[in-house]
Amino acid sequence: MGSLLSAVRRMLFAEETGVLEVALIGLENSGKTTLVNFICTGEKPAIATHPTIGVNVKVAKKKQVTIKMWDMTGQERGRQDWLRYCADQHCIIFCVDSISDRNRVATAKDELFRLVSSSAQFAATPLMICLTKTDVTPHLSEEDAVELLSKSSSL
Ligand SMILES: Nc1nc2c(ncn2[C@@H]2O[C@H](COP(=O)(O)OP(=O)(O)OP(=O)(O)O)[C@@H](O)[C@H]2O)c(=O)[nH]1
Ligand SMILES: [Mg+2]
Repeated sequence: MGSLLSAVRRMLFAEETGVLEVALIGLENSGKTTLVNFICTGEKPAIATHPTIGVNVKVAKKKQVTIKMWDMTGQERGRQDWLRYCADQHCIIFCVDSISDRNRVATAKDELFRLVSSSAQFAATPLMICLTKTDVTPHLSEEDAVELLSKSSSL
């Protein structure tokens, strides 16, 4: 209950200040920067991207809310920084590439659970899983993604 209240308080705080702070994480090539660009411009096709080095910050204004997005690198050597940047965010978006193979999704799952189990504060942070590249066929279904990413999955 404490965690739930804390999460609600954080979201309300975003409403008060008008600034919603969001961290985008996920393996490299999972579509984080593309999603950020889409949120900023609302345009498709997406602007061409380059692999993110470290972190990039972008700000988008949507009606009364300013969204500040911390776009992290997904490269293996940069993933240890996720913890630092995900702390104190109103929300975390975890991107999963729907056209990657099952081993890759298993790696994504391991990284996600490593992060959320590393600090008790993540129990109070809303987490959104975003399945990307679903415009490409074939891609992982939402049901399969949920199964592969669930804690009990041995796939
Ligand atoms: N077809 C399609 N391609 C996508 C989509 N999202 C991303 N891509 C492509 O996937 C590649 C990687 O996208 P990025 O957004 O750079 O990936 P990233 O997660 O930011 O990668 P890092 O910065 O290296 O961690 C690019 O070539 C994108 O154009 C999508 O929804 N559909
Ligand atoms: Mg990127």
